[in-house]
Amino acid sequence: MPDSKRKTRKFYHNGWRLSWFQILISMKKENKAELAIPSRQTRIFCTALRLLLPGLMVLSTLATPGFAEEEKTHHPLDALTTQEYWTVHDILRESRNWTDKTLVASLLLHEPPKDKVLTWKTGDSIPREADVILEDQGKTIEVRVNISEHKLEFWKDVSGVQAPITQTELDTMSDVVIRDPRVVAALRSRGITDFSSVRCEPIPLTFRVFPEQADHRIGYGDCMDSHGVYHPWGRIVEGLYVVTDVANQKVLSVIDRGAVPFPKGDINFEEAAATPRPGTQPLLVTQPLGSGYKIENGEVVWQNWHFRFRLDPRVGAVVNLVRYQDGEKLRSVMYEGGLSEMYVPYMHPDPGWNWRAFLDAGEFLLGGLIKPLGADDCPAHAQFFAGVVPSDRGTPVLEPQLACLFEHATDSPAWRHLENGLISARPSRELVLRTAAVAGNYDYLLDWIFQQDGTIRVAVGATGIVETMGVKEASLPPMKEGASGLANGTLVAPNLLAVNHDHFFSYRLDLDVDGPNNSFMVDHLVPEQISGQARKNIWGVDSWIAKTEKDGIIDIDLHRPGMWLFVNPLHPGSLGYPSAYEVMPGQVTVSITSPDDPAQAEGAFSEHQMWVTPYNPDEIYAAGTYVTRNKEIDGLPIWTQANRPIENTDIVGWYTLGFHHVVRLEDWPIMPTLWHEFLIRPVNFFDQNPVLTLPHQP
Ligand SMILES: [Cu+2]
Repeated sequence: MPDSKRKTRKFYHNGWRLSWFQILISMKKENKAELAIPSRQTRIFCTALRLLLPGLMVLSTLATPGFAEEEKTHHPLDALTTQEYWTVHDILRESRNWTDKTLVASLLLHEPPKDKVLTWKTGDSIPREADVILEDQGKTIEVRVNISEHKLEFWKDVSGVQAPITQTELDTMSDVVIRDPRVVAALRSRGITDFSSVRCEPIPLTFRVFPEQADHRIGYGDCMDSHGVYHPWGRIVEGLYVVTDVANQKVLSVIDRGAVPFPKGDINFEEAAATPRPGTQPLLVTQPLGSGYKIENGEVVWQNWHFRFRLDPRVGAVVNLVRYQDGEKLRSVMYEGGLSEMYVPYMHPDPGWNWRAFLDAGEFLLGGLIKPLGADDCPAHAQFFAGVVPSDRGTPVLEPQLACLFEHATDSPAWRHLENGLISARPSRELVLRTAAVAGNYDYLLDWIFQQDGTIRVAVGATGIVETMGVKEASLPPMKEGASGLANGTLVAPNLLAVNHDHFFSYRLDLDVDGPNNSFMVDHLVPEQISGQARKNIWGVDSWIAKTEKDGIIDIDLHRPGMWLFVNPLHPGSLGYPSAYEVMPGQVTVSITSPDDPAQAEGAFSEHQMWVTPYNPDEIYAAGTYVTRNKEIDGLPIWTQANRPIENTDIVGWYTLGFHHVVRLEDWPIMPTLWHEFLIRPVNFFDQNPVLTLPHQP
């Protein structure tokens, strides 16, 4: 987050040319020390001011040096800054092992040990290290760079795994594929002669499909032709597949299973509604006195919440040091929380399709999983944050608007009651930290929402374009003829089948409720037989504490309900209950494909809604650091086999948010945003309702 400060004096943003003066004014007005890009409201205000008071421009020149200050790291968990990227880049280049062909597949902050972070104080030196994964002509290399001491900690080859695929590899491989005579012939046989609109993308295979994967960095994929439209999704050249060696830039084989009619349905969603829907009247939210939060040295302070966040190129927003001001005490809730992996397996038996199972966070970084937000993604009063991501050569790339932060009126009361004709109530609001992940065709909005009552809501909004295959059917065959060819998807346009699939997201939640040592407790509701009363059966609460990891693997069972609690057994409240935070599922799904399915084995974290592990700084990604592997699987199912103790120690919860997706016609040509969420909410953490003190409508 702190890297959002920039020296840039002028830049363009959504068609607005913003001067440093406008930015300066917005910073002063909104009291946002870390501001990267001012809100739309502010821009309007500033533009008006600039038109009305040109004389102020002269005065503002004097203020320039004050704005153009150096970017700075405030805290050990902050994102890597531009200067730190360059330090890493230079150290890599100085290594005798670096070649002109070495690609940086991943470059991430290496967090200092947790105990050091927790005892770190402002003014202490800030330890800074980076973990780098290099791809060098089929070789995977791990490097750790000590930025603070300007030295390599290690440089080592890793066998049996593959680095995430890079943009360079995708781009160059597409060009190689299109020039292959077999591909040229296959495209021509389908009537495609203008290759300028054809793109052939080899995609990494997360599980073994071809024997060549044992020794090669294999990309397998198809071609799309966007002739006549402005994006390629829904324009697949079906029946043509290429197996490529991405590291050596070679086409190994071309599989042509015969042409199917090229789908030509309307996909230009941006042009679909030439006339905006009438009756959509202005609905403005303004904060004339500025936002209600502050950011001080990278820490967000809003209502009673204190937290930091960084924009991580692999998993997006990582929220950390989440604490709640409870009277005089600043109480720990979560050390760190973030997305750890996504798993999207497709469900079609066709040989050109059944290999499609994506682990999007780990298999391609492509300049970062999260991509910029637009003006319609966040409200007008939102504050945007830039982030720095690595290029394929390890140089820093500044991405504007990678996150936004805004207060949001829920338009619902925090609590209310009607008594004797008197309505008592208080309005509520939330603070939303939003990013957007884009994985090829799909877009996800990823929200961390802080509520006034001490609850954190984590939400995923799925939108974008569903993935489609070309089919011979132009309409749904009559049932009597058998619809077997369409059982695995929905015909969204003639000759275009949107294939059934799942979406699973694993969130890593390092909850530290009133300190690192916690236990995982389940309050099960169990039937209780009673006699001699009007009732025969009621339910009671049976609490038990998970001793080891196997106890902490939990699924929703509607017939055996329970609450999943991270408790601090040594921190009882005034009535004796241990302080706790509950991870409360929303609508849930588990994978129903069998564990011996090779794709499912890679995304096996999706088999359970909750896993609990002891804290281990090397266990960050639910499917392992490398999701493209030649041998064993990795991640939660492997780590938990050790069945380590998890009682009264530093523990981490892993929550799986997921849904099956049988595509509807309403999901085409672009999908209305579908939200799923879960809560992290206090249970006996406070002694009473923490929002009694809310004011009436300000
Ligand atoms: Cu979907």
